[in-house]
Amino acid sequence: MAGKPKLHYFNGRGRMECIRWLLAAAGVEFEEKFIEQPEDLDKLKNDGSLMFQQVPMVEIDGMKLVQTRAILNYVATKYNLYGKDMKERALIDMYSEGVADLGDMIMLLPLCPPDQKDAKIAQIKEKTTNCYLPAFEKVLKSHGQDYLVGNKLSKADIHLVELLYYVEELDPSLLANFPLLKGLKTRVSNLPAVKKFLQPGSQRKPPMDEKKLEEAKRIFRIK
Ligand SMILES: N[C@@H](CCC(=O)N[C@@H](CS)C(=O)NCC(=O)O)C(=O)O
Repeated sequence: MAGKPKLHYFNGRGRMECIRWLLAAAGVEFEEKFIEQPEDLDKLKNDGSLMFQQVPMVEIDGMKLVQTRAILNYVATKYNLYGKDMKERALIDMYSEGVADLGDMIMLLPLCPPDQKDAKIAQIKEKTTNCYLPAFEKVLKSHGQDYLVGNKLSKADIHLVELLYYVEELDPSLLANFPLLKGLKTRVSNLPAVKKFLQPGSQRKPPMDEKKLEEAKRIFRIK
């Protein structure tokens, strides 16, 4: 029997958090090998484990997979979270990419220079309320179903709900005018596997604070 997937990343959200969410929502147990020093990353690079010299890297089913989206797509396919046909898959990809665009802006916020931070936050809030959340609310409204695609949970729902948690962390009022998104968030959060992941003590990572930011900068040698 194949062992648990092993996730190689630093002990923070970054690009690995969406992979943690997806595995957890699929009910898959996973191990984490944390990169704690720049030398740990060098070791992975030097032993040929990282095709493009970057993490996230996930050891799964005898492979060492890199590239966040490739990893997500493999997990989604394996655990039946990727639609029933080409058209559903195209929609799931389209929604997931939209989530990633806004999610990346939020993820990179801590790296924003202090003098540009307020403007960046304002820009993110504007895009959240005027573009991304209305777009997803419209999808749910258009078909009246419980999930974004095919009336069945897919990776798009999981990515979107993860994003909604980050949006709320930024400003809880941003979700106020989106009742269907709030409903999706509640529905997905109440799925037993997700509920477990949302509880304290799970492998979910907290928001990036100053200390974590310094750790990430040191490990990834970000100036
Ligand atoms: N397109 C890649 C980007 C990966 C990436 O930028 N990884 C960063 C950490 S978040 C990294 O490994 N940086 C170390 C380096 O480039 O030396 C993905 O989505 O996985």
